[in-house]
Amino acid sequence: MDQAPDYEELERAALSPPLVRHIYTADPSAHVFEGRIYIYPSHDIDAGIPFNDNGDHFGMEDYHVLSMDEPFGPVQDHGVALHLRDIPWASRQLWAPDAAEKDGTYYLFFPARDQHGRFRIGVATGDRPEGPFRARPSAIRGSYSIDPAVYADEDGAYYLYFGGLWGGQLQEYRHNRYDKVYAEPADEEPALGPRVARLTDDLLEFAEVPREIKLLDEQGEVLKAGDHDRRFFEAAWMHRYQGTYYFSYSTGNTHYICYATGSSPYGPFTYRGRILSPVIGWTTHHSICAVGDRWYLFYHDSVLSRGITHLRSVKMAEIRYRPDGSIETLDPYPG
Ligand code: FUB
Repeated sequence: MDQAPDYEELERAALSPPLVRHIYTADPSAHVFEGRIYIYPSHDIDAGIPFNDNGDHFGMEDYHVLSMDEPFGPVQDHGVALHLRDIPWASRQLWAPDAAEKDGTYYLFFPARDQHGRFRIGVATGDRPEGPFRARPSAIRGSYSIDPAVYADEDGAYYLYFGGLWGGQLQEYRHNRYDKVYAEPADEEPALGPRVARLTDDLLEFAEVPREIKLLDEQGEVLKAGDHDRRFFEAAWMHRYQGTYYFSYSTGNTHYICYATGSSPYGPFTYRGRILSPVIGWTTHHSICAVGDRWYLFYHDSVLSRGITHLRSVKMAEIRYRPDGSIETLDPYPG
């Protein structure tokens, strides 16, 4: 029989303590706005729903924004920035959000189930990085699935990456069309890719039909659906380092944060390796953010809740690039 983990030992061995302990937070998307680090996490609660593969136990109802002056500095919780009751189109499950700034307005992008139980992606706007945010009356037209990540490219274009398997419903879409008959492809078939669409100038809608991103192996073949150690599952993130686009993501049921690189925000991206080994808890989800000339990984685990998979805590650690642009793999519990 498996032994229960020694959580005190894991706390001691952890790469990072929880950034906050007074609430549970997960899926951290970090950005530097106005010279301060802002973190946009999910706000985990115990909604009293039993665990299932559909993720129904992740019953989150609002967002809090966290911020800090400098890496590893004291963290401020700015309180409720947006609540489910103030989102006209949404019915439940405020999952992993992200944020962007343009011309002094702040945009919170978030997934939620609509009135029919389908995940869509919404936008809410505000005047301050910490909110409050006011939700648009409808979700982004043509949006679906979960885990929006917005990337502001150096040429002024903004791209929204999204998608997630299983509870995130990505397997029920082909060519941006939903059908309950669709399922995950067979093991030897190409894996489903994450999606990307450029945003309109006002950042409120898709400026184009979402495209499926190709994640390639070292032979230039699309990763196979059965390649669970490397294929995309959820938690898309984009950053650019020394002119190269880095697409990073979670492999879900194998619990890795991996990355793939390319020369265009649309991909294709070639698999390069792992950024983070599995954490305590089923899910793993991250963001990568430069602060000055150093780079940081924001991630979460379930050590503080003693392994309760939907009660997570956001954490951070510095990441290091090798001269060839590859990223050193982090062990979340190096001891
Ligand atoms: O927080 C709910 C879901 O768990 C997120 O949307 C996924 O990325 C996973 O972290």
